[in-house]
Amino acid sequence: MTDTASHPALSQTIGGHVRAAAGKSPESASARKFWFGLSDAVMENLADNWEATTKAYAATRQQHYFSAEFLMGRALLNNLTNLGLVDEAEKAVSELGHSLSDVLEAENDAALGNGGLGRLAACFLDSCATMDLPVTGYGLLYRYGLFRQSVENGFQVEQPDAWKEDGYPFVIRREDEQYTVTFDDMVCRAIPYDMPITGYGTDNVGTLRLWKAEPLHEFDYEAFNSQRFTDAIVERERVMDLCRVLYPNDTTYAGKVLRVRQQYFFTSASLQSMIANYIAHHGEDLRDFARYNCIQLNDTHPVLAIPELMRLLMDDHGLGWEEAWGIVSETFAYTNHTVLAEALEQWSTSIFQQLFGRVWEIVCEIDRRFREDMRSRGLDEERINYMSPVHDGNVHMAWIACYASFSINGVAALHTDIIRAETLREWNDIWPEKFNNKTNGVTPRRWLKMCNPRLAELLTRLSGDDAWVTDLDRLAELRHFAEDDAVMDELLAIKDANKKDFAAWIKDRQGDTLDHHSIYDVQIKRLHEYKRQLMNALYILDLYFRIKVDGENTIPPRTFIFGAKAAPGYVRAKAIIKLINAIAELVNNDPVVSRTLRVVFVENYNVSPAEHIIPAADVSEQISTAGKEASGTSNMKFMMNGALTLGTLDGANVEIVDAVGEENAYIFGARNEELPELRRTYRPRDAYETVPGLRRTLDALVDGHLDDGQSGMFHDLLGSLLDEGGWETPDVYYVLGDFASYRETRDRMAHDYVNDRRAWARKCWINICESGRFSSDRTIADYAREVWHLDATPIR
Ligand code: 26Q
Repeated sequence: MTDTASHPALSQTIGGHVRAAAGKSPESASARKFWFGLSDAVMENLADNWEATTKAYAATRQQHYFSAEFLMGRALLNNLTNLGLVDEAEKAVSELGHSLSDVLEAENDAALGNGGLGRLAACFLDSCATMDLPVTGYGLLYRYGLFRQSVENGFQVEQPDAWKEDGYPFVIRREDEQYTVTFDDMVCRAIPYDMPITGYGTDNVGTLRLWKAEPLHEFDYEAFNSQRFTDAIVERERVMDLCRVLYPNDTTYAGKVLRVRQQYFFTSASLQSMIANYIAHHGEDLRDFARYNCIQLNDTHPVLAIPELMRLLMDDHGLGWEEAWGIVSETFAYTNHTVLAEALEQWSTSIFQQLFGRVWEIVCEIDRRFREDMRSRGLDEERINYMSPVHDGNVHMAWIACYASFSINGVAALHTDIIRAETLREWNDIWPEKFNNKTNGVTPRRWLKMCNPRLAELLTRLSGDDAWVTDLDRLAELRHFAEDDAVMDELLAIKDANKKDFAAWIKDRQGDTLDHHSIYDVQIKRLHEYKRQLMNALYILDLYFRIKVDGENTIPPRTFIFGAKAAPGYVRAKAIIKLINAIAELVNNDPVVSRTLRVVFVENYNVSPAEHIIPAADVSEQISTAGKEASGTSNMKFMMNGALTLGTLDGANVEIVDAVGEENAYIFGARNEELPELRRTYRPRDAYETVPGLRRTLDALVDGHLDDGQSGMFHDLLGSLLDEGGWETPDVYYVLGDFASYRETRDRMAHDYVNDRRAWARKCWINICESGRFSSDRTIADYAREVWHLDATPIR
C-alpha cells in the first residue's frame, strides 16, 4: 500500500540492511542482528511519509500529548502490521534463512512506563496516527526503562533494564532541533530523539519526541588535563543522570529531586520546540499560540509545563501576565488517573526554590492571584487555603492543573463521577463545565489483530473485510453468530490453539508445564493492595484445602496465571509476590492437588508477555476494591480476545458489563456506593471467624504451611487484614469482606466453563462483538471532538 516508486520493495532492501548491521551475510547473522537490519529497512520504507506528515502537521492546529511515560513495547511487528508488510517480510526473512517470529522475539520492549498510564499513552498515539490526527507525544528517553524483574526463591529481584545499550533503530537523534534547559544549579542540552508512529492503513506517520539530557559542552579537556579532572566527570554525570532511569513507583508518590528535574526538563524542552515551530509558521507574535496548540497533560507529571509556559511567554517573548495567562488557560487540558490520595503529587517548596527560582516566583504569583480570585467568589479562607497551589510547605500539582486547565477529565464514567464528587469536589463546585469523562480504550491493532491472528482471521472472514480493524464497532454486526454452532466451535478451537501456544511459550521461557485443557484464569497488572492480588491468592489457598483436606473432587482443573511487578520500596506488595510464589510451590508440588490446580507467576511481566498471555486467557480477573481502580485497560484487552470478566463494579468494568449484559460477565462484591455503610460496622475478624474456610486459609500464612524465608512478611500480611488497634485500619481494601462473594462467583464461573462449552463460547463471542466502544479510536475521536477541537490532516 505504501509501496510507491520512491521506496523499493522491502524484500529487495532487507538483505543489504542486515549485511550493514551484522557485517556478514544475512544467512549467518544472529536473530538480533537480523532484527536491526529489518528494522532499518522499515525505517527506510517510512522515512518519506514521516517527513511529509511532519511538514503537514507543523503548519496546522496541533495537539501535544505530554507524558512522563510511554509504554511502547515492541515496534517492529507493529510497524510491519500498520504498513501492510507482514506477509512480505515473512517471505523475505525466510528466504534469507531466518524465521520472522524468532527475529521479532529478538526485540527488547521499550518499557518507558510503569503500567496503565504509560500504555494508554502508547495506545493513544497508535489511534492518532491511524486517524490522521496531528498529534505529537513528548516524553523522556530513559536509558533504563522499568526494572527487569526476576524471581529468586519466590522473591522479586530488580535488575536494570538496559533496553537500548546496543542501539535502537526506531529513534532518530535530531541534533539540529536541540534546546537548552536551565536549572539554577545546572544547565543542560535537550536533544530530541524522534520515534515514528505508523498508523494502520494510512500514509501518515506521527511522532513521539523523547528528550535526552546532555552536557552543554563537549568534554572539557582543560579540566581533563588538570586537577579538575574529576570535577569535569562529575558535572557530566550529573546531567546524564537526568534521563538515566524511569521511577518505578506507580500510585505512591515519592518527592525525589531527580524526578522533578525530569519533569521540568522534558516539559521545558517540549514547550520550546512548540514555540519555535509556532514562530516558524506564524511569526513572532505569540498571542495566537492557543489557536494552533493544545496540550493534554497525562496526569500531573507534566504540570510544570504550566508555570514554564508562563515563563517562556513573559520572559523570552515579552508578553504581560494577563496575556500569558489567557494563552495558558486556553492551552492545557488535564487527565486525572487516580483517586488514591497517596498518589497526588506535592513537591516541597524548598525543592522549587533550589531548582528553579523563577518558576517558583511564577507559581507564587499564580497562588496569589488564585487566592484573590477565590476571595472575590466569596469562598471561606479554610477552603481557599486547601485549594491553593501553595500551602503547608508544598506545591500541589493537581491544584495547579485544575486551576489552569480548560478541561479536566477522568478515565471511566465511575471514576469521573468520583473525582467530581470527592477527589476534586471543590473544583467541580466552581467549574463544573471543565469536567468531562473520557473512558479509556486500547488499540485493536496491537491488542487483537497483531496478538491474536487466528481470531482476527475469523473476524475478517465473517465480516467479509477487515474494516473492523479501524472501526471496531463493526464487530457488533457479527453478534448473531453466537447462535451459529459451527462458529462457536471454531471460536473454542481458536482459544485452545492460543492456549497451546502460550503453554509452549511459557515452557520455553521459564520451564513451567501447563495443561491447556484447564481454565486459564489470569490476573496481570501492577501489584498493589487495592488491586487485591491477595484475595485471588487466598482463594487458591482455600481451593487447596478444599481438595486436600475436604476431598472435594468436582473442582474444574484450573491454571492460575499471575504477572505483576511491585515498586521496589513497596514492602507489602513484594510480600504478596512472595506469597503467590509460596502458594505455587505448595500447590504445584502436591501430588494430589497438582492434578487439578497449577499456579504460574510470569516473570518480568511487560507489554510483550501480555501479547502472549491475553489471547490465551479464559478468565480476566478485575477484582479491585470498588471505587479504587480509575479505569483499568487490561479488562478491555481481555474482552476483545474473548475472555470473560470476573470483576467488581469498578472502573471501566461497569461499562463493560453495560455493553455485554450482566449474563455475559461475572460480577461480585460490594459496590462503591455500598462501601461507606458496610465499612461502618465491618470487622475483618468476624469474616475470619464466620466465613467458612477462611480461618484455615488465613492461618496457613503463619502456621508452617507456607514459607516466607523467615522474613516475617506473611505475618505482616495477616496483620494487615486482621489486626485492630494498630495505626492502620485493618483490611482497608475489604479483601475479607468480599471474599465469600468472590468465592461463590468464581466457583460458579468455573462450573459454567466445564458444564456447557457452547454457552461459554457464546458469552465470549458477545464480549468480542461488543468491545467496539473500548477501542482507543473511540476514545481519541471523543478527545479530538470535545476537548482538542482537532481535524484530521491526511497527507494523501
Ligand atoms: C508519581 C510521583 C512520583 C513517582 C511516580 C509517580 C507515578 C507514576 C506512575 C504515579 C502514577 C503512575 C501511574 C499510574 C497509572 O498507571 N494509573 C492507571 O492509569 C490507567 C490509565 O488511565 C488506569 O486504567 C488505571 O486504573 C490507573 O491505575
